[in-house]
Amino acid sequence: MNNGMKIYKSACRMCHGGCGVLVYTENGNVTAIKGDPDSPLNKGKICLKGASSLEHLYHPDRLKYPVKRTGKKGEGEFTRISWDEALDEIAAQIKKIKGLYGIESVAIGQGTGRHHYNHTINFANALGTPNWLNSGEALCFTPRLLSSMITLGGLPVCDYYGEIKPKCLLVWGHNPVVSGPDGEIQFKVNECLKKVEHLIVVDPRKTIMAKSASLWLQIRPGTDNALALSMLNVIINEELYDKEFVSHWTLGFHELAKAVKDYTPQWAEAITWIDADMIGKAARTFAANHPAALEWGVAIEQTPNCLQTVRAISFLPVLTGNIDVPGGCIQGMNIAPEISALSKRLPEETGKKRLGADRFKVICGPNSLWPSAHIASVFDAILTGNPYPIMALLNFGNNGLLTYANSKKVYQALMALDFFVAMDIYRTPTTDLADIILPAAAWLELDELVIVPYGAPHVVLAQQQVTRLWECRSDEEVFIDLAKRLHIDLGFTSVTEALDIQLKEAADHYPQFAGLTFDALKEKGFISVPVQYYKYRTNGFNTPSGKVELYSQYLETLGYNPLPYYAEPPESPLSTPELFREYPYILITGSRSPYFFHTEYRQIPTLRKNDPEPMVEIHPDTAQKYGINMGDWVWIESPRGKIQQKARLTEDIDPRVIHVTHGWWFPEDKKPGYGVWKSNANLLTNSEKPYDPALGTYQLRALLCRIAPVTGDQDKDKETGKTTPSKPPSVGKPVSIDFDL
Ligand SMILES: Nc1nc2c(c(=O)[nH]1)N[C@H]1C(S)=C(S)[C@@H](COP(=O)(O)OP(=O)(O)OC[C@H]3O[C@@H](n4cnc5c(=O)[nH]c(N)nc54)[C@H](O)[C@@H]3O)O[C@H]1N2
Ligand SMILES: Nc1nc2c(c(=O)[nH]1)N[C@H]1C(S)=C(S)[C@@H](COP(=O)(O)OP(=O)(O)OC[C@H]3O[C@@H](n4cnc5c(=O)[nH]c(N)nc54)[C@H](O)[C@@H]3O)O[C@H]1N2
Ligand code: SF4
Ligand SMILES: [Mo]
Repeated sequence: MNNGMKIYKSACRMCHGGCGVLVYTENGNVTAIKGDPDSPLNKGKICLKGASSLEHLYHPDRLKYPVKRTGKKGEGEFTRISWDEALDEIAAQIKKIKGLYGIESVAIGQGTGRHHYNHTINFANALGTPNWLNSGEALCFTPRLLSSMITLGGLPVCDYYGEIKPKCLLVWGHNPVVSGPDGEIQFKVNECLKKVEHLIVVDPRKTIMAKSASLWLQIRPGTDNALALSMLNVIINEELYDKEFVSHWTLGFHELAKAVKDYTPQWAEAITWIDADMIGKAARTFAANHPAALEWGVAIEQTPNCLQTVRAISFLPVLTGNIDVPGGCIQGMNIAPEISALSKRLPEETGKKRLGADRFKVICGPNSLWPSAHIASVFDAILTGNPYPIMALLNFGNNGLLTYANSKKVYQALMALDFFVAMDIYRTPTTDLADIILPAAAWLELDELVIVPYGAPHVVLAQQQVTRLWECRSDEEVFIDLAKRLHIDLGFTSVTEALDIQLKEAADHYPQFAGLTFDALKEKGFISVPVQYYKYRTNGFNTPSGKVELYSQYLETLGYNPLPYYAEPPESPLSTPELFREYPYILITGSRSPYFFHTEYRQIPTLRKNDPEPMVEIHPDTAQKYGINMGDWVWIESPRGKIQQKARLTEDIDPRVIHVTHGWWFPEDKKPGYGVWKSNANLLTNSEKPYDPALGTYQLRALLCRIAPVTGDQDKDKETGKTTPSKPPSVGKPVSIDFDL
């Protein structure tokens, strides 16, 4: 590998990944990344993040060695240690806490879906702790996945891949041309948009997609369920549904018809701010134009009635006969399932101890796809010791101080831990609160299978290690090293063995994988399996009844509503009118930037140059009321906290809505915290109840806020004299939490 020039086929992972790439190396150094023209999903294209991979790989600020804390917690003083010292210390602390409190007092954390996602869960299960958590759990993708599994036996994904393309595309709370690949690959979406006859976009902001839409429904944030229910009402009342599909393949249609009877477009107009005629038109357009596909995103998942919202929206392609049809919503493809070793389950008794298992049964319970702990309950348990203490957190690839709701409380909890390990590519505001920091390998330094599009995959790519810098290791390797020290069985003893088992299991279902090892796949680059349609006609749907369960007996058995219903966001002009007088705008956070991946890449010059500062989107009419001009620093305040971002005045947002970008910290600010208290959106969000009854989801969007210009003296920090808050909040007494819903 080290001599001369070489070109490797691989898969980019600067985001959730999936674009086939060619990696050019010279004497072991990576010299260029280009799109692989053979790759079926991106056909030679890459985005600016992918093109910046080398700046990331060779960045001087990368973590190079394991380090341990020398100063006080949070002061940012660390010293280099060896891997053996680090791993021995971690293993010893785990054993100590297990002996004193039980293994459930060790929590295992991670961030959004990266190469090590299932390996982290597997490690937690092998260790025997039920308390695995991640910052996207219950509010990103999992609600869509779990709801679809309950309803249809699998996630419906837009079919951009066959000969027939969608005639109508309904894009809901999603901006895939920026945020793909996340259930789709953005280049495929762009290709399809040229052919779509009817593009319907549901978004409070006039996004690039909304600008080219035939119908743009500018919704009040957090009211998507009302819109979906009223569209179902039109489709059912006007008999626009696919009668044959509904009668043969669905369960509970009459119950659904009854449940949505009163959810008329007129009712929804007052709630959603969308004209009743527009709602009717959207429903009719979607029903009349076959094939129609649904492209839905995370915006419908970050409020506390998200399971029912997602379910209601998913009924639209079901009733209109667009499931598993060419150009509609494909479903049930799963060419390379996670290896059985990685799906190892915990004993029932241990599972019952999982924080949240007694309340949020769909996600924390034993039948969940990835049973996980309830995020807010983990932080509460750290702070209060109730229902039992969480003493340690081992965190792999998560900048939780910026990505979990209610950063002040997250800070208090991380500071209160007895033992905190963070593994990351860079030092971040979160890693700097740790006792030990481990240096993680970046995507060009590790092997993995990239299986896309998520939810209904039909392409498997080999992402391969082409170099390895400093003392970085992959997260999987750390799990294997720790497993050896702790004498626990992961089901394999090397990463290659795990990948080979996974390919072998894929071969049980798809002949394309017969005899294929990871080494052989590296040469090929990828395997693509043709999309199959109408699978339910032979096998039925993968639900207890074999049909699409509009009425969910599963939810009913668990004690949840078997049919969707509307619930007003808990903090809103309608549910908290008094608070609304003080905080008169609706806050949304986090719409994706094409140049960043959440909190990542603020230190990559090519990317930062394109999006240099945190920007808050405000309608010019709203800004004018406060004398706010383009580029002014603005205070954005919620009942929980106050941050500053710079004004981007735009008519593309509703005057009643404020949008702040998330994930902002300032790696260039070398002081402890890296400016995390200045512009971090999660100082505004809410981790307290109410939660989604079945999933425990908290609120990252559809909250209330107010704005003010950052002016002068009254805003200055008393100590620093600056108008920017640079200090962490004081760590007060542990907060007492009431667990009732
Ligand atoms: N470049 C880039 N790509 C990414 C990421 C990234 O950070 N950067 N993150 C990845 C991850 S983990 C995820 S989850 C996905 C998310 O990606 P998407 O699912 O596309 O989600 P967002 O971009 O957060 O929001 C999509 C749209 O929802 C709108 N919106 C906000 N509130 C509401 C609401 O209440 N209702 C409706 N209908 N719309 C609303 C916003 O205005 C925005 O245009 O992106 C993934 N891809
Ligand atoms: N206000 C608000 N908050 C949000 C959201 C929002 O829309 N609004 N979105 C939420 C969603 S959908 C998600 S998914 C979460 C994402 O939450 P996170 O996953 O925590 O966010 P990231 O910034 O993507 O990643 C965290 C860290 O992982 C490191 N990293 C990258 N690759 C690796 C690796 O291979 N190994 C290791 N060990 N480290 C690695 C990065 O350097 C980074 O510091 O944020 C959530 N938070
Ligand atoms: S979209 Fe994601 S996978 Fe594709 S090139 Fe960009 S960063 Fe890489
Ligand atoms: Mo996410």
